[in-house]
Amino acid sequence: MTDLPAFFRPIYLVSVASTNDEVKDRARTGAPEGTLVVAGEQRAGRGRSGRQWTSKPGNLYMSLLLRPDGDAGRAAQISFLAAVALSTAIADIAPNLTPLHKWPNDVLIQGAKVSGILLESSARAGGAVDWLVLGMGVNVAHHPDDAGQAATSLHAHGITDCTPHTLLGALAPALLNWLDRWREEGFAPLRAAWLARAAGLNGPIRVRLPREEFTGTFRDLDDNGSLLVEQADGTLRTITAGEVFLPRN
Ligand code: BT5
Repeated sequence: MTDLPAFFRPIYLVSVASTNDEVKDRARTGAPEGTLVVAGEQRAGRGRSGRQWTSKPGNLYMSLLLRPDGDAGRAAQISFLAAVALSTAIADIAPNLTPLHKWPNDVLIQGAKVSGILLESSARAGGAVDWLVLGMGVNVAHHPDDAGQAATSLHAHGITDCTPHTLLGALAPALLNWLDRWREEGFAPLRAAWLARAAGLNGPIRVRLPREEFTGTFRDLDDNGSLLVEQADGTLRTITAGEVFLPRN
């Protein structure tokens, strides 16, 4: 199997319901940070808010157990960390591709979703995070055509010699590198790296909130990872949660 840095404690499984559930079960019974479940397929892969993640064999499905210091707000920065590590790994494997980040948790190639990131965590009394599961799905060999939004895979872009394991071999060190840096230096370098590959920066964006939808200009990320959108009247609006839509180009 793939040679990973010592931090990772990989468990390879052929088929699971969801790698996040596998790691959550282990987290609750005291598994150490670095526990990593990689599965060949998922029978019930999940996105955010109960959405489905198409999980047929051939793609990367993995979940990593982390026990970060601080509260859930700080831990949410790990979704940016995962996106930056993945785009770095893809650009290493395929220098001709330009993977971009879409707020809050997607990686896109030519405007189509190649990856999804799902964080789930549990806090102790007082708010400190007990465990956090970082789930990542990356379309290596194939992607759904009926996802309801544009999807793509690495093979669709000609990177046909890439397998889930070669991708993991590039992704794991990138994750570890950014985890170390985030612990030592905080969010600032991560924010800068995320913005350097942000899709649609300074362009039009549509934001869907539970009770409202509006359009504006995507200007920035704030110090916590919230999205800053300039509205028609010139004021900046801070978006902490919601769906965003970018024009496809
Ligand atoms: C996500 O949710 O993008 C997070 C997906 C996380 C999946 C990983 S796989 C390993 C770990 N174990 C799990 O059970 N989950 C994690 P969200 O932003 O809610 O996007 C979900 C939407 O993406 C769906 O409603 C579809 O529109 C689309 N979609 C579903 N499967 C896709 C795929 N394979 N590729 C691209 N888009 C997909």
